[in-house]
Amino acid sequence: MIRMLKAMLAAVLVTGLAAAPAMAADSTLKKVKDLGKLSCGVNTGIAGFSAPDDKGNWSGLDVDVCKAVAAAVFKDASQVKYVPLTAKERFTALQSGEIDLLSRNTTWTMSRDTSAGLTFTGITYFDGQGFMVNKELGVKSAKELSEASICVQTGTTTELNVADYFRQNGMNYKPVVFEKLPETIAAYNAGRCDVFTSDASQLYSVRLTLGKPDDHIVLPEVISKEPLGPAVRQGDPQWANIVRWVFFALVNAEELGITSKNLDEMTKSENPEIRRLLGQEGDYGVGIGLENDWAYQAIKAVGNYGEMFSRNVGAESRLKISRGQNALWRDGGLQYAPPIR
Ligand SMILES: N[C@@H](CCC(=O)N[C@@H](CS)C(=O)NCC(=O)O)C(=O)O
Repeated sequence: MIRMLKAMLAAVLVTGLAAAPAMAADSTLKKVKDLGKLSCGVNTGIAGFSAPDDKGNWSGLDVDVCKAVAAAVFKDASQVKYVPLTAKERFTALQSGEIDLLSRNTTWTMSRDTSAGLTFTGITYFDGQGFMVNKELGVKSAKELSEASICVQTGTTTELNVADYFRQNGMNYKPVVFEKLPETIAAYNAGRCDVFTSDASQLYSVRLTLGKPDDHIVLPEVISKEPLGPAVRQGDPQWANIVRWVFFALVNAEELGITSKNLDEMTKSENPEIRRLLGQEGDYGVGIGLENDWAYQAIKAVGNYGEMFSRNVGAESRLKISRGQNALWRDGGLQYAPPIR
């Protein structure tokens, strides 16, 4: 025993790294590999984040996270089973094992990260809650919404924030609560409530689905912090690390100027940071149970974070959301990924 410990210690001293823990028999990675597909919980349909086209092909920022993880594991981004989930269903689906990754505009909060049994792995979109109203109401600020009826989806942080906001401002409101998004939108469209509230990004996307989008405005107040990101079940640090580092790899790729287009050229780069990220140097896949081209495969599948953002919700998309807080830290935003070394 002592001899074994000494040998392990020697290995650590030589390499500077402890050997990667062997993959537990019931690990999520093994389950996903045995199944041959990543079961990924997504939104039922919000343009830009996750939505199917008429042929059933899913796209969006959240969908790209599923694709990037599948590419890192299988070298094939198409090996994803998309499971559309309402806000209410999403955590049970993860806890029961129906899905292995939740990538569905989900806010990282303390109770979800602790008692709800989830582990959040990062922030793929910095958001905040807002209000949308019909211009006809003539309202210019959320402070004028006293006594308004507000359409909101159940099982969301949205429902709680709106209660906090009105209480804090000494105003009353009438919640009109639905479980499904289409019925929430239909109620707002039909004038059954004065206000639609959700994360601001989702308001822009919902507005596009309304009869006359230009008849509606998003009020200037942002009433909460909604750090949206992927989550996994608690208790499998290897799987959490895979999802965490796949996203960090996409952010680091943007910082290093690696795109889906120049990726192959970049594998010849002399820059040690690029060489490590793309698996040309070091053994960074080993620590998370993947091959050393894990990040290369993820970037090849969805591009770097900036490409993902632009294609799905930014300049190249219908939503045209500016990078704002989602710009890289060096450009004045909040997106920052620890280094691969
Ligand atoms: N980020 C908030 C809200 C997320 C949320 O579920 N928003 C609704 C309203 S836009 C939604 O995405 N609905 C789509 C669906 O049910 O599939 C949370 O994590 O609770």
